[in-house]
Amino acid sequence: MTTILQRSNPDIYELIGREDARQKNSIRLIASENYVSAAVMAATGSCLTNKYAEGYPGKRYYQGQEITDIIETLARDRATKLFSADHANVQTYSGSVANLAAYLSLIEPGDTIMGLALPDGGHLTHGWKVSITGKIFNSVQYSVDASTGRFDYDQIEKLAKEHKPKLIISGATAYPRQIDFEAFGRIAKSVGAYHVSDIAHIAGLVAGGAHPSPVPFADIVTTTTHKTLRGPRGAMLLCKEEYAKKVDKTVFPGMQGGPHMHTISALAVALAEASTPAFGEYAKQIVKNAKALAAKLMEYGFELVSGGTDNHLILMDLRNKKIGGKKFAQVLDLAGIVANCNTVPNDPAPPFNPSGLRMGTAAITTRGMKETAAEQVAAFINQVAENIDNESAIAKIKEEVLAFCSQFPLPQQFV
Ligand code: DSN
Repeated sequence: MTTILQRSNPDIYELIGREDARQKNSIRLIASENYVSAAVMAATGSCLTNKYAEGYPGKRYYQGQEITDIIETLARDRATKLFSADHANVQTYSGSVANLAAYLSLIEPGDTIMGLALPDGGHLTHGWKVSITGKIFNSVQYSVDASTGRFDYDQIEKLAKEHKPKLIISGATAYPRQIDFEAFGRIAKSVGAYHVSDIAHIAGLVAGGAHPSPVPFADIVTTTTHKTLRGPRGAMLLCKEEYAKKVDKTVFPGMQGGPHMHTISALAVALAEASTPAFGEYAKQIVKNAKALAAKLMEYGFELVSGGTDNHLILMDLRNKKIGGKKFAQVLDLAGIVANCNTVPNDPAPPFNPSGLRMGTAAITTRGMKETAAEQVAAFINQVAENIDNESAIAKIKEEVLAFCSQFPLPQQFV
């Protein structure tokens, strides 16, 4: 296949090869990224990309669905089993679509929703003002406690009682601590609100038993499938039986056309992988690596929001280091360490150059790194901070990073 690509489209072949080398030769700390298995990759690039399958198994609009029906049913069954949910919809193209579909399955435009503010670690689609979710709903946003960097559930409850939202969203994109989904469920119930939980970042940890599940406490759970869960790019919704029909109808025909069957087949593969004891070990190692990385960074004098981590994610507050988040992310990238700048709670800096850096350990754990390697990553990060304006020192660190990366092969190979 690759030889065909090489012959027919040498420019794209060459670019994919370069991206493959970039992924191999750098330390990937983007908290939302991972490396899928060769099996997931193979299913993603299959003939299923050629098939339209509007509808759901057993009720499609086009013929030729004898295989797609089996594949989608397998994906749904594996998802419900893995997460102990009544129902799964595996068709959503992305987390943003899944979140909007969850809200529109339960409430109407104009109703009040309550989610975590973006600068405090929430997602755009949790009601942030520039997102459609902040425009078509009346959005109230809760924050983390600025002094602890953690949720103050009493404050969230107080806000809920004040604004009486119809729907409360739990979940985050930059929250380094365990989320008490039971508390969110209780708060939602106390004000008569629905509870939607977005576990995009931690789905793999939940599947692997390294984070409590929101499934018993939420009406609908949404997740992307490619972060800690280590599947293809996409998203799914899990819900209680009573919402199954509404969720399916909202996704198709409400918001989407034909599902991407190549993605759904790859998701079925990933869900089978995530059901194995080895994946449970992987999920727990992600957290061990994050804790080791966090502890070493703090030894080097880095300040971490909330003083550490319980999950895959670390949020560094760089103000004491007097380095802007954007600059740090850029210089780390020059040294072969890829992370993203991020706001920190109560950030005085503008969002395009925030005070923080977000990191995650899902991808390095997939490469086989353990605590000692995570500590070495912290040492590289510290060296970069200490040589932030020294180009030759950064180039030398990059060489060391390259040698380090060669010890940890990726699961898939571009040949
Ligand atoms: N872009 C994802 C993340 O990095 O968390 C969320 O959409």
